[in-house]
Amino acid sequence: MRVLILGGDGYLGWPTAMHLSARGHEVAVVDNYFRRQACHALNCEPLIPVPNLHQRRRRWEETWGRKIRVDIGDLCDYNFVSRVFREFSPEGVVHYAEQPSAPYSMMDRQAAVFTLTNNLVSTCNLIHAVREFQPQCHIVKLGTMGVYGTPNIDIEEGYLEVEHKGRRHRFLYPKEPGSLYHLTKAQDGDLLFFYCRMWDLRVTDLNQGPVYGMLTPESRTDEGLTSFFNYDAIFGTVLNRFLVQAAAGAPLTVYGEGGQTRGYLDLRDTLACVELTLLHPAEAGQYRVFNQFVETFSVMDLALRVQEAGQELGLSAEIVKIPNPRREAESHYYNPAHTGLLDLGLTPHYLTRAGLVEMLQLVRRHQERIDTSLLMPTVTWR
Ligand code: USQ
Repeated sequence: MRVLILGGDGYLGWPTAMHLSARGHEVAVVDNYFRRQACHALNCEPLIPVPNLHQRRRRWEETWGRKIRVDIGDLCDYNFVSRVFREFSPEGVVHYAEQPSAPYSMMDRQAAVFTLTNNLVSTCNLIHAVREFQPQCHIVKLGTMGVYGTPNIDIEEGYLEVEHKGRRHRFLYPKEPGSLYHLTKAQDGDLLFFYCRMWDLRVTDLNQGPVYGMLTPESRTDEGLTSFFNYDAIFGTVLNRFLVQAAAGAPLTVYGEGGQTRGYLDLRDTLACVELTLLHPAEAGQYRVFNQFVETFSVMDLALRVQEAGQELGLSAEIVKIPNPRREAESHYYNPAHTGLLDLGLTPHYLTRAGLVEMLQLVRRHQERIDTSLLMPTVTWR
């Protein structure tokens, strides 16, 4: 399959490109290097230096003998998007090219406007390019479990059957996002749903939980091919941050009471979910939603697990509850459905002590690069 990956330089984009390329798909990646530039500007570099996309593509070709096409450009520029579509004619597009950080989106007005513009205009341009050049192309958009918030009822996969005054209707599941970033993911979902109804697009929205991990089979033997692993309070996700905090001998920063529960998954499962979704495309006119995670944990559960795994390596990680910089429920009901991807054949990697120990060992190999000034949160929601 010809697959175009938007946001191919990022934490998920590059490992997805290698995963699909290794399995014989023809892959092209697009990126505007937003994440690299934001990390330079905010002085929060990833744990392992990440060669640029052209360098990684060369390395990939040399070691795996497969080609990946690279285009550097901005998806908010329709001329650029049109050129890529005309030249590559994708059969599937994986859309990761959004500003992905909740704290970044809440930093200031400029970051808010950037997040809104980038995330919505890029999605709108993608929709128009698909209609103009490849109307049968399947769009796989990375959404987030955070669009649902933490309602006091079960979360379904995308839709909710509602009975009202004796009549029934199937609606998109109500959304209650907890950051501007998460709100843009609700909005881009609405945009895609709208155009599925108007133009018969084929779309799958993957509502993903926080991802952890760094290595995939393709990068295991070559650190020059690893993912963009951030551990700072803006771009790092919670479990990755706890691992780096433990390795650095710094406290594990549980925000508030630590009862915030989310659905987590291993980086390798993200890649498997995306491939399964591409291999089983949505129907024309269908806006399909999968909840993409494999198990739920509270933030405190995660901190305790990292603490325990650290003990095996002689680390004594302290857990501290710090005032929550976000506005979110710290103790709540959480029971989201997630059967769609399992039904397609996903075989999950669960979080184990051995897996945590392995990740800690990897982080410790790069310990001299940890900047401990990046470990405490700096952005507040209020
Ligand atoms: N948290 C802590 N301590 C920390 C960092 C985070 O307690 O040091 C807590 C947060 O308050 C939150 C939970 O951990 O309750 C998850 O935070 P996170 O930073 O790992 O995840 P989040 O900001 O929600 O965003 C991440 C990705 C985003 C993705 C989302 C999935 O950055 O792109 O969409 O996970 S989800 O959380 O399901 O919305």
